[in-house]
Amino acid sequence: MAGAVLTIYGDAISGNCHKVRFVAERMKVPFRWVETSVVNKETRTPAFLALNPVGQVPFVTLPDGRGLAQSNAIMLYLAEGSELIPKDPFARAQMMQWLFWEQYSHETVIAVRRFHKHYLKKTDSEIEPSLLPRGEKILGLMNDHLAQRNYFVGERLTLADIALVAYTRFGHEAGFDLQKWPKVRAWVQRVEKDLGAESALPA
Ligand SMILES: N[C@@H](CCC(=O)N[C@@H](CS)C(=O)NCC(=O)O)C(=O)O
Repeated sequence: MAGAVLTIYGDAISGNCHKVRFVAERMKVPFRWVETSVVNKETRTPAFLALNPVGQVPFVTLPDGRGLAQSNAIMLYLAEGSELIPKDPFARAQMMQWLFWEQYSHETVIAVRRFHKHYLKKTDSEIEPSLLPRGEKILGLMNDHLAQRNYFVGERLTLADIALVAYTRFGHEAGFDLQKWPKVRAWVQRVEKDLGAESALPA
């Protein structure tokens, strides 16, 4: 049944869910947050699967009852028409380029390693070994991109930064010391400040 405001089903430890929360807050969209724990298998209950058969958070229901999954799709919907999405078609496509890269190459390495190391408490030898060099390559690529710029696209915060910061700011929990990539570290601090988020980085 439709509620009066946007409902975000999210897990407080999930960067994908933080993305949605950041954009809802930035856009001043009123929402209620329904904590839905992945670790406690709350994404696998019949009630949740009836909402999102994929069994994943984030998932939102709009006030009219329609539902939407996939963090980046939800961000795009909430930020429609705002400065978080460049108006220029090429800059917008560049933003999309980073959003697709984040889902295919970044999240699947940094977020996955973080989950295994920090939440499942696996030792390094129990974690898929390729994730470490792949993560280092990803952070190096980001550091190079940020060498002469403050944000991923243009000179302002876009959804590309929000998508990429979501798990990069927890890099240490995945076993990556961001001191090795100072441009990335400075950008994380910049984006967290823009979003009014408490820094997740270790001191
Ligand atoms: N591509 C999806 C990934 C969503 C995703 O992997 N969600 C995780 C939490 S971060 C989840 O719900 N996992 C539970 C499961 O797959 O069983 C997105 O960006 O929203």
